Amino acid sequence: MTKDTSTQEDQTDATARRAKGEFVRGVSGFRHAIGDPEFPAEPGRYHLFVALNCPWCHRVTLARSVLGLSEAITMDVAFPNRTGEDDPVGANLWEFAPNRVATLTGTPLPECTVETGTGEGLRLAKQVYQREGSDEQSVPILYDKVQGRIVSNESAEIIRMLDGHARALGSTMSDPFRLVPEDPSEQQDIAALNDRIYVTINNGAYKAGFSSDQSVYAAAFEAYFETLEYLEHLLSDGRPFLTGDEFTEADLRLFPTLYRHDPVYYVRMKLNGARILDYPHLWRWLCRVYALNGVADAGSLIHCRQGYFGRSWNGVVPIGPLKPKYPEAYHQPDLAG
Ligand SMILES: N[C@@H](CCC(=O)N[C@@H](CS)C(=O)NCC(=O)O)C(=O)O
Repeated sequence: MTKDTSTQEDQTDATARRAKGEFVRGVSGFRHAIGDPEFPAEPGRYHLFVALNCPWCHRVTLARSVLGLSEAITMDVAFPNRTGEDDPVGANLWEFAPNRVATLTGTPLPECTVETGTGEGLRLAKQVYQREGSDEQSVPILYDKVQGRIVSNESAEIIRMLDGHARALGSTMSDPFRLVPEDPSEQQDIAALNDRIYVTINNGAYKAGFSSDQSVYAAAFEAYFETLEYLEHLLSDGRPFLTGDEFTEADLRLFPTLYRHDPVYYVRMKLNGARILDYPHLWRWLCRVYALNGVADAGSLIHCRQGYFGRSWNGVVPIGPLKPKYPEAYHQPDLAG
């Protein structure tokens, strides 16, 4: 598997950079693949552990949904807020707790599930890793129910597996389209977009929002809005999607961040330079992708807002934005004027 900057962050001097207040994302340790001899592509064999507020999980739930794999690949959903300091196992752990009440709604969240993948009814995603002697704890996790083993915990590679094996995995689509087309020049365009979008947008948002050093934040803020300007210009020739007429992996990887920008990141990640609504071509692209089959159901802004705000500051979740409201606004491409 390639280890490129479009998949993970450069780990050079990570400890020193973190000490200086830079948010540096760790590297996923489970890097097997469906298609390996021990992990054949078969319908009903694989399972996903996700949280719907996590943008990396959102890549995977999108691929599962738009490739017609929602029946063939089962899925458990963790509560959007991780465990607190009082948890007996530890803080900041993803928990399968469908009865936990969300402060935003005052009710449990219907999408949340118990853990069903291992058959052991585990409480924490961390315990899925501990079964294999690992101290990792992140989601998403792609799990093999036949062997009772983790295949991968790297979203960039999981979406490629689902795309590459959709038919053999039991897609309900008669002719599943490809997120990464065969054409080498299109693959190059997608790779270049993936790289810039991962570094400055997908992970850039965290670099801005989670860093405690003003200069690191400022550099991430600038790079983020520079790329939005670049994408706005790219779409200004009237192309419906980033590489042209077809929805590809590049669009799928950009969507989770822009979907979160106006209702969450604008405030939570201090990315208040502009709203996506202020970029007419990007806004129409966002609404166009949101209208595609399987996209709206693959995410939840309730989980995003509860997850990003319910753990930070004093746990009180902002009610806005109200003009317009989200995700309703994603049904109004002309709102951007
Ligand atoms: N490179 C991984 C990143 C996954 C990731 O960082 N997930 C976050 C949630 S948004 C997580 O679980 N972090 C917890 C941790 O690492 O402790 C991927 O893209 O799948």
